[in-house]
Amino acid sequence: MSKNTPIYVARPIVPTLDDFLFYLKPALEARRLSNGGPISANLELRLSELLRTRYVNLMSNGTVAIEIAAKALNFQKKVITTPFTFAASIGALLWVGLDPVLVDVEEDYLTLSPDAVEGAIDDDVSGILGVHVYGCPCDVDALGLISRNHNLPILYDGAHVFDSTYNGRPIVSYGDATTMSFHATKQFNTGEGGAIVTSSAATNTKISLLKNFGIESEDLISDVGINGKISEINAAFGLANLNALFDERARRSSVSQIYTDILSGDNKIRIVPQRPGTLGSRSYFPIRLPVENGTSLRDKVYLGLRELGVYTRKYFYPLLSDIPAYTGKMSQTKFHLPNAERAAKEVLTLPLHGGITDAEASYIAESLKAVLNA
Ligand code: T4K
Repeated sequence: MSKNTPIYVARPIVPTLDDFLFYLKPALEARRLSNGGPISANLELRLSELLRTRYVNLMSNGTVAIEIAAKALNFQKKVITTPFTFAASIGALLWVGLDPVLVDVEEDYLTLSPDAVEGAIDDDVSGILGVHVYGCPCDVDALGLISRNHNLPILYDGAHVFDSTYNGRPIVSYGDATTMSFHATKQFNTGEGGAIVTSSAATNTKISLLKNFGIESEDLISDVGINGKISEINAAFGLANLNALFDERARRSSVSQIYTDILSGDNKIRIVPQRPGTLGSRSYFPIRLPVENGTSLRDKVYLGLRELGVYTRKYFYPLLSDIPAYTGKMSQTKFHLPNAERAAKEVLTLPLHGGITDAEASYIAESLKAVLNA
């Protein structure tokens, strides 16, 4: 708990070397390293059981997953989405030539506002991309209704979700498809990796085609695809990491509880809530600190904690509607985003991972209050 032992916002779970080698050995022996081998097939099976979903299609990362899912759902021209997310969500849409329409988020949960989505629909809109930001589910019921009423496919970016549930159902099972990230910084990781989850056999078949260059057989290329495949090495790492997941989650809930207990008493601090009905571990612990008399208390705390070796992050600042490289490629740039703009100025995500002891969690929360009120 000093500058010599920095505490970062994330720390990957890693398997024991024995576990990793156990799952990796068959790949080395068979010299089968990629292109949909038995290890990735096994991980897909384990994940589809764990996530209670019909298809889990592994990807090389969560960004390519969005690109492929957008193609598989036949998104064209405009896609309504949120500016309050990581660069990957919007970057992926732009990368595949789509035109993101950025609308506001809900004041409390910071996920896509169904009213704002409804107001942005026009003839050029072909789909919706919601982001379950920080692991808080979007208003999937309201968005699902809009999607059905307007016949617009809905994709969820579930990079921050693993197996948590909303109203008893895995969050990743909502929508026409959900993308996941298994990057090192996520709750569950394969080093680099990701997945697309869907319950539609046709969509899953298309996804499999697109992630393998559009190659259907040795003699047939039936679509323009890309390389979205995970390697057997990453998949073996993932299988071994499933064994490490359960201890990690126990620590995360303990740390979250300590933060909640200590921070709830301070009326300048707002803990970003989870939507009621959500159960399971969070990937981030976001709080909000106001701008007071022109001073950003968020920035004050961010800098003050850094001095103590505690590295919080301003996820998600800057807001993606303020990035000229993005907005220059969008047809609609007259944004009305009061909730998202305010959130981007106020949010701070605290370290949340299995390497944080209870004593460290108390130290972080108490230091935060001390810096805030100094
Ligand atoms: N959609 C959403 C909503 C996302 O948030 C993301 C990714 C994606 C899509 C795309 O998924 P991927 O294509 O990445 O699978 C990190 C992650 O790289 C990124 O995956 C994540 N979201 C984003 C929220 O956070 P950075 O640039 O903040 O990472 P970095 O390198 O600063 O790491 C944060 C901290 O984690 C470091 O201070 C130390 C620690 N760390 C990091 C790595 C990589 C480790 O301890 N070990 C490690 O190996 O983006």
